[in-house]
Amino acid sequence: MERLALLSHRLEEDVERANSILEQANQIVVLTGAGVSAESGIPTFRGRGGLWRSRRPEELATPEAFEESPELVWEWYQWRRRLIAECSPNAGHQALARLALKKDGVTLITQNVDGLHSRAAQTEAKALNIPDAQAAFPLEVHGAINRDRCSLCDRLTDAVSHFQLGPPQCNDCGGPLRPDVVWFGESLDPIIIGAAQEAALRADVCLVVGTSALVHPAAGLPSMTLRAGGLLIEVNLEATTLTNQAAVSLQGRSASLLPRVIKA
Ligand code: BJW
Ligand code: ZN
Repeated sequence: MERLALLSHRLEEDVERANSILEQANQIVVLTGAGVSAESGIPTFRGRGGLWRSRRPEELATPEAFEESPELVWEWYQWRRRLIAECSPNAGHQALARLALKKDGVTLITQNVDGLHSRAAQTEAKALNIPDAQAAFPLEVHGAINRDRCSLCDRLTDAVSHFQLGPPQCNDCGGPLRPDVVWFGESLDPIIIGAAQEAALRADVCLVVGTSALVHPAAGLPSMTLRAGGLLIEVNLEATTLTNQAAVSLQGRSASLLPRVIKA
């Protein structure tokens, strides 16, 4: 019992420390991963619940898998689109949106493709009477699941929700449509990852939330802030490769910790 009280006192102190570091910072970069959306009901990629029909994401999120079995890969994405459509942003997304809307110099970067940060940005901007939610829209370094892209001509379209005869095709050139996300072995959009890297380099603080920090180049962003002399704050259920480098490491659920770390 005493040990539990001590631990919770320590967590409270760490929350306070993280809060004061963020309040004093001029430039903040926030990097989020699947853990932020986990409490909205969207499964993470690795660890418990990260599998789909006993397949690992590494087997499905590749151009090779799409070439070999487009039906299977599309089935996975359609399943995820349906799941995401039923989910809402949680208190973690909302706290981050408020931070970006109310404080200058905040850049949100997400590896998530679910669009929940943007949805939170819109509702929080409305609640705060801020006409433009732009400041809280994240740089989506791995794309957006609700957009389709033609594999041949790169034409972008809104997601097709119902397939009639097999995988969908481009209306312009007939090429195979795919979700507009970044698979393993594919390059990230140079403008988006470039903007993310610039923000990481000029940040006083990088707040890393709910990512295993294993997938590059996004996983390298916190180290860029550190090497440039900035600090790291981590929020995660578990320890990661970044934990030892963090000025403050908060172990727990992002939806409960973020609103406490971001008080204003
Ligand atoms: C909670 C929580 C709660 C849970 N509260 N926390 C350098 C070194 C080694 C390899 C490479 C390298 N550079 C490039 C590579 C190759 C590769 C790579 O990184 N491989 C590594 C895995 C080894 N990278 C690429 O291929 C990238 N392309 C590229 O670099 O192009 C140039 C190039 C090509 C070829 C060779 C070399 C260079 C592209 C990567 C694209 C990743 N795409 C995916 C799928 C997106 C589409 C989709 O969603 O379908 O992106 S994979 C998947 O992983 C997805 C995620 O965005 C990404 C990261 O996952 P994330 O968010 O960290 O989730 P999890 O599940 O791993 O972790 C969840 C965390 O949350 C855990 O820590 C939990 O504890 C925590 N958590 N609940 C708080 N409630
Ligand atoms: Zn096309």
